Amino acid sequence: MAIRPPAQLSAVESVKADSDFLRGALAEELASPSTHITEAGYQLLKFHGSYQQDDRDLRNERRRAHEEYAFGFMVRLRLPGGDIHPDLWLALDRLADLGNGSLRLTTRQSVQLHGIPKHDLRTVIRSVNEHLASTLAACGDVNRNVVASPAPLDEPAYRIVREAAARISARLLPRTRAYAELWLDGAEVARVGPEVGSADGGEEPLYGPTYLPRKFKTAFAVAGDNSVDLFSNDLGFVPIFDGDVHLGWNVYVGGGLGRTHRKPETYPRLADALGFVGPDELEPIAEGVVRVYRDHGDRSNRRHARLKYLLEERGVDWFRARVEEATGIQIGPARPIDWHGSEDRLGWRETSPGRWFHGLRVVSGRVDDGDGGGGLRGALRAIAGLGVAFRVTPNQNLYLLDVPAARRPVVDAILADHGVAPAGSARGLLRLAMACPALPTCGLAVTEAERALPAVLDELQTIFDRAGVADAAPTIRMTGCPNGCARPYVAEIGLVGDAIDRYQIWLGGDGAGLRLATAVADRVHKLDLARALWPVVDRYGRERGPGERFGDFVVRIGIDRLEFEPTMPLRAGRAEDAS
Ligand code: SRM
Ligand code: SF4
Repeated sequence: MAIRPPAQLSAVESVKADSDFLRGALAEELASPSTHITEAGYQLLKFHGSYQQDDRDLRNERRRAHEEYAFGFMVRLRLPGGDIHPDLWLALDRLADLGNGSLRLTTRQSVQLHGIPKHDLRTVIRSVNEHLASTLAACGDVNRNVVASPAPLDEPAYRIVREAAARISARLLPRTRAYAELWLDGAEVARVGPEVGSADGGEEPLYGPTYLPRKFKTAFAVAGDNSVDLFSNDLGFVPIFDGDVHLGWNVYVGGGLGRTHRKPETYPRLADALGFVGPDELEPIAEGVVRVYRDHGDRSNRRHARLKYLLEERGVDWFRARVEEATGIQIGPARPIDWHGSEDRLGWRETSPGRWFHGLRVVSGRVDDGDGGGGLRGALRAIAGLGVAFRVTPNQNLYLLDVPAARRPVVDAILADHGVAPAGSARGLLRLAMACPALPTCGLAVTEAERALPAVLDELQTIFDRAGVADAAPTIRMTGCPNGCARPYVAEIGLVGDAIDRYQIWLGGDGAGLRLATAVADRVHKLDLARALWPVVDRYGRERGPGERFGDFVVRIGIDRLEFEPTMPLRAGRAEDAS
């Protein structure tokens, strides 16, 4: 029998292996007067929470003038469950002025700053740590920011997912001292929770010197409330209760959305149920899943390295057996859960007598000064100044937490003074829409998303109005490339950047993150999106059942039988089939 040579490791594997636990030459690169860093430095910096980017609006101009690109760094925080205390927000607000003057709430409950010059990176990261947060492992081939159902409800299930998200975030944190050495002059990293036990990986008992094959994402959801899009994550946990008694955890593995156009071997995938474990088995199971992925994930091809491919190819039974071997824990059958929508709670809600929270709609998560110079950023600065804490939601919105009843009018007045639209005023399609940052900051964008979203929504709203379904609020998610950062493949309408100003259309998500959408059209120009969708929306207006969501309607009618604007070069079918 022919022996297959071992697959060659990807270049990033060597960068990690040679880095001495994420040090590489970063100290020298940061000290150099250059505005940017090397490819190896770029790969390592991600683990520390930062991406080198450049202002893509300026690229052509710079190229023509034979000048270097306008480099700037994105800094992403690690904020388990999206919690931000007011002093941290005020610090981030100040630090944003070192960059492009805005803050960006992310689809994983974090915050990003953009356009930070290289010489200010240390100031930013140190300041984040001084405010008891961190950027370590916000990016890179490690467990990323852990998301948790954000609703600030005073119920045991919500309390337990928040506490567990913080615990697992700490448990799966890299242990390298490189972060403290580079950014904090050796001072200890802000971290909570116990240390990992074993010591087989040098400075990294869990990850070892080459960390994971690829990024790894963990989510905690309250049963029924899928506002975290649990099934898009590598690892998911849901606490199971009998009345008030916490029986244990349902565990899910192998979700992930990234794909590449016209490469059918890459695809979005929803997580499988791995099973049910006891209340005290959460941490060993999380570590066990990470270990099995560490040892069996594909390290030769980064496009094929996510955990989802292991699950798809080896099957959930094989994976469960490996986790049981690694942990010694017997995994039982998952308990049934009835899931519903994933909507954020906008506006004011009382959590306990006299205490309120306010859900703010933040379109595409962008917090800036707005056209008038006051805007949302100024409002949030003033509200944080009152001592109000915030929580980012996975839909890029913001909860203002634990506001005493007497303070409500003060908060309302601040929002009104800064021209922030009342939460309930987001109508129709704007209510649940999301877009990723795309241009000008994202190096992978092939076209616009966040900046194109408002005009596209206006056009689409026109056809929903004309079809008599102005009240419909399907999830619409737009991205500037197929990587899926705004989770378009579980949206009812996904618009996925395919070429400059052109988008693939995906339809048929269920609005609750439980069903993948299907690609129905390729490379539709942004000005033609409404025309393309009109026949479907018109039919939805005429034939929808009582309360029937747009995504459910298109699936009931049959994605293959939908008619689109006939003069458009559209075709039904999976994107991988289209060209
Ligand atoms: Fe993402 C890469 C932004 C959530 C899948 N993502 C990127 C980068 C860092 C581009 C890069 O590699 O150079 C983007 C930076 C843009 C910028 O200018 O800021 C970027 N991703 C984002 C954020 C900010 C989008 C947003 O609108 O909020 C989200 C940050 C989350 C966080 O706080 O940690 C973000 N990214 C996601 C999600 C959604 C999620 O996790 O719930 C996904 C799909 C789920 C998944 O991981 O499968 C996602 N991002 C990707 C991928 C595709 C990964 C893959 O398996 O193929 C890439 C590209 C890559 O990793 O090579 C990517
Ligand atoms: Fe960038 Fe693509 Fe992610 Fe949008 S989906 S932020 S364009 S990587």
